[in-house]
Amino acid sequence: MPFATISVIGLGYIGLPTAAVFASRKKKVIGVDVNQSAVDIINRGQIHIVEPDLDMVVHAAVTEGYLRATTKPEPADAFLIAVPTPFKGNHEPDLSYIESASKSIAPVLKKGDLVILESTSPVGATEQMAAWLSVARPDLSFPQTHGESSDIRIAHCPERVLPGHVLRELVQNDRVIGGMTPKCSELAISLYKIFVQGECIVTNARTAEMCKLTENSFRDVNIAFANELSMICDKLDISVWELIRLANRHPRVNILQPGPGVGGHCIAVDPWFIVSKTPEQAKLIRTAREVNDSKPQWIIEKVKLAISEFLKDKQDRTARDITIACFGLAFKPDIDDLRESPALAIAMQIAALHSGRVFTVEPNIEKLPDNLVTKLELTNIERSLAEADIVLLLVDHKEFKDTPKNLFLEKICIDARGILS
Ligand code: SAJ
Repeated sequence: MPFATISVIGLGYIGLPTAAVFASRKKKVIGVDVNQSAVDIINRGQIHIVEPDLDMVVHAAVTEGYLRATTKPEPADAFLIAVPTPFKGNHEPDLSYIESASKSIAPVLKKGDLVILESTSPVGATEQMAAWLSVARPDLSFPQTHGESSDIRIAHCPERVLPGHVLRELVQNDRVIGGMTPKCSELAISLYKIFVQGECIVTNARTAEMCKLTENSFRDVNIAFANELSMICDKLDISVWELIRLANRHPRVNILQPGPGVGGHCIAVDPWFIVSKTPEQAKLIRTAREVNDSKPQWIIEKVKLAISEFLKDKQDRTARDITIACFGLAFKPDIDDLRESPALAIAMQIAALHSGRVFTVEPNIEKLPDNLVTKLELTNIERSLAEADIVLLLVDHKEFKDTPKNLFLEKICIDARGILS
């Protein structure tokens, strides 16, 4: 049987759901992660990340014996590498996780195995991975030197799933399959067809790498356009939300929504992989990143202005008497993920600069992570609206959209998401 055993290296937001979905199709799956505590949690049938319904799928996969996690790679017929690819201080991609993942699987590789890189990667990373593998295993042949007759097949098949909808999108989305040779692609398709209902479209590894970077850069550039419009409209005393609604009535215009900045681990990172390879050419992509990265500071300046105007109006009060409430901490609506969140960064900065009380409201979490409890005070919508003088709407969670607008409008309100328009 092809792919009797599948190994997924990296059991994070992409690797764990992928491993669980293969296991749900009754494949024997070995999940590998360097984090012992994640491995232990998974082997108890639980999960260490937040993703709707994933707990049930992992629990079933582990209790039925199809999924097992370990810290040390074991032999398998296919290896999927889904490790982080962050950037370094200078926005250069950091491939060290891919390097150590490939070096860790190299000793257990055997003739006929398929190795897939799923991590979002700069162009050339798959070839680099193949080179690391071939140095570690000179007894095996690889596509870069032996083409279609190689012992090991290699492909890049970038993940494209939306956090919060991972289990559905894993199955339904089309996949771009970038084999190092046509046979590598063919084998990769037969692996993904175990659960993918979308189309698997073949290209080469470099195009597949660039395709993923292009998708996220496209979104980043379009969000930057919306964010730039919001700053232009503010100067011109025009509601950007109304403007976008009107412009989007044009059959060929579809502007995205401004916000407090771009968060998450993908859209704010991946465009830099294009910029770092082709800095001379990637002018628009770099500028979009800069526009989106500047948006949190723009919001902070609005808050400072609101404080000074409040004090001008109420001369008997000082900054210490002003209570500010930040509505939303997550990086996007209706999730509890605080990582790389512009809303959280803004709330932290306000807490640092403001001498009065700063409330935060985040309906998707019950308590703040330990490193934030001394810095921020988490409370509810009612108390914040009762006690705050200045209100910031940073995330368009459904709970905020369901709150009567007049309760916000009674305050000095900075609406970064257009909830009140
Ligand atoms: N955002 C706006 N305005 C918008 C849309 C989004 O400000 O109109 C902000 C969000 O608030 C958030 C950030 O952008 O802070 C990113 O959110 P997102 O929903 O656009 O994307 P992610 O990061 O959750 O997931 C993206 C997806 N890529 C695309 O839609 C092209 C997903 O399909 C990818 O798999 C994922 O990146 C990834 O892992 O690369």
